[in-house]
Amino acid sequence: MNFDFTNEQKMVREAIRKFVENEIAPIAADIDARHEFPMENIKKLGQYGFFAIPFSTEYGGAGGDEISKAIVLEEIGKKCGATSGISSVHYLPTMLVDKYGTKDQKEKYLNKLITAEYIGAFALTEPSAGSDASNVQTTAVLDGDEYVLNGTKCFISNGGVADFYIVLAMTDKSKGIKGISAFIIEKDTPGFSIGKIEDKLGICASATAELIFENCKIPKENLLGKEGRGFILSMVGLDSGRIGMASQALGLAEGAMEETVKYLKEREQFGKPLIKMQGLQWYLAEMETKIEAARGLVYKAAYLKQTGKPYTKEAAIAKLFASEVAMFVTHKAVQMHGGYGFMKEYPVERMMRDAKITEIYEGTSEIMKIVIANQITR
Ligand code: COS
Repeated sequence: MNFDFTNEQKMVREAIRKFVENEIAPIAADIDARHEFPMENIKKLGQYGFFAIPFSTEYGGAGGDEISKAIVLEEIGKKCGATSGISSVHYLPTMLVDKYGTKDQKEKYLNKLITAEYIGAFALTEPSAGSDASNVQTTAVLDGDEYVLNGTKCFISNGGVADFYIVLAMTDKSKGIKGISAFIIEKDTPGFSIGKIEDKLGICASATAELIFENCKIPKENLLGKEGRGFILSMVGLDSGRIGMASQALGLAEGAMEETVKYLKEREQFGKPLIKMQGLQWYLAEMETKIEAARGLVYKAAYLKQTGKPYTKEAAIAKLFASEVAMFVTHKAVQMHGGYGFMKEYPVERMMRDAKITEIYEGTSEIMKIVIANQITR
């Protein structure tokens, strides 16, 4: 058992901290207020190699490890929940191409995703297929050398800004979940359009959109993995994605904690700094204890993934716990800032709004409990 970070992980943390300090933190409040996607920063994260970390060197990856990837999302999350979420979402389709792509698909897309020349999205959710991921209604029918897709996806993170989508569609309804397949669809494909752009409570700088497929024809080579294996591919992708979302949540909690300690040291009431008040110190102790526990769970799930061990349960535990910690800590942070916590002038109200989605996307807390229970009881 070793709780130390490797030199590489320390270097990654130092590098991403600098990037966050110089590029992400200064615009976080502004892009939230303007609901502006941080395109330039996402491109830079790719160019500087942050999206390359966990991928093999063959297609431009850095051959790094999953804990380093978690560190990147955590550090970004400390200052900007939206940029962390966007980055986590981008990793998911990249990872699926790396794991399931043919040689041609990897050659065509992997480096572009790793460098963020292409931004990626993962499109599973539909109006009637949210938590029940098996109820996919979008269809894909093989017609000669092409699949023809029809249907609508909703709440797709990075939707509308992404260049590259992994889309789940039913190729054989009679087979249930074994009739779901995954497809690669590029943004300008005829028959594919962007519908409603969502207006959200938090992570306002991120893009969330409806995707519409109307007789959208794609070459049959765009099937990702085997026909009928799309559900399993999605579950594998979500297992990985959940570590990312847990890292984002951890970062949000840590960021809110830092802001709160800073504020309590500066603000004086009743003739002394708030940090001297024992009631508030007890809140801080409770927040720190939860953060420390979340940190352990996030790194453990990442470690299991890195070492090729099963991690479905641990990823769900990390997401369940870290997202609830993020909500708890950011909520307390707002409270401890008093009236100032409610004002946009301080970042904690944004952090609280951003934290909420971590309990919902890539599987709600209730679904995490189902995943954990399934792993225990099977
Ligand atoms: N890794 C690999 N395979 C998995 C898996 C995982 N993590 N989870 C399930 N599977 C496999 C099972 O082994 C089973 O395969 P076989 O039929 O070959 O045995 C198959 O998938 C079906 O599993 P299960 O019966 O558990 O599926 P359910 O329909 O009961 O779905 C949940 C289970 C609820 C866990 C699933 O629907 C889910 O994760 N839903 C949430 C989806 C989600 O996160 N939505 C958010 C939007 S996506 S951004």
